[in-house]
Amino acid sequence: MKRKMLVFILMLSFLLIVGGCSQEETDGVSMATENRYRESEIREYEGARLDPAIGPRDNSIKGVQLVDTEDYTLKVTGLVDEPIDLAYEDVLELDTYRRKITLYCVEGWDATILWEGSLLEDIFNTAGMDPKADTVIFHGVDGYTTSLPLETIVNNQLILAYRSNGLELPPEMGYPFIVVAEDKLGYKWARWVTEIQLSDESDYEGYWERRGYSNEADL
Ligand SMILES: Nc1nc2c(c(=O)[nH]1)N[C@H]1C(S)=C(S)[C@@H](COP(=O)(O)O)O[C@H]1N2
Ligand SMILES: [Mo]
Repeated sequence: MKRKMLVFILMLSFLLIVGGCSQEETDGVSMATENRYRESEIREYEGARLDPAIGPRDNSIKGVQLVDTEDYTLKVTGLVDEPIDLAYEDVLELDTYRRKITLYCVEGWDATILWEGSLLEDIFNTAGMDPKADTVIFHGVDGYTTSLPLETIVNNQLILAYRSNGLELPPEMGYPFIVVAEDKLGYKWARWVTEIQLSDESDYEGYWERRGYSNEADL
């Protein structure tokens, strides 16, 4: 009797494990990944699979920030004709750009997401650029900073995104705004951006750059 029971339990466990594994993957997408997609999130673009906009982990310096756009402004400061405060809606009113771009973190993971946002250059132009500016420093609500050469932003038409995979940017990804720093490592992708500072400090070092990461941040 005892032995029969043991055999039964062993068979049952075996079936559960095998069954569990075959359920684990659909089209090479793990259940854990599958569960991270939000309802009605776009999962495919031009024949290629998109990753969920919400990542499996959070490595932000102070955790996920919750920004209320009712009392929020995006400041454009520094080497500009006139510093300005943009409301969330002001940024959304600029022309919309849509691009599928992959974010690569130094920790080894990556995420391919469909981004929609405004051209950073259009945002700078609302304040008017001082010709002396050659660097752009981004500030996040968590005190995070990082910078990019102005030339990189203009030549590559980099955007400040407010939508990912067809939905509003989630807090985890930087709501209201994330810098989509195409072809640059993840730490250049400032999230929860609250201030864009035009500067001539071309050797400025942001949070991770000061801690030894390359200022070029090339892939
Ligand atoms: N404001 C802010 N932006 C940030 C960070 C941060 O800590 N604070 N982390 C950066 C890093 S290192 C990466 S890889 C990307 C994605 O971060 P995640 O790994 O926490 O999703 O956001 C970047 N932007
Ligand atoms: Mo990162």
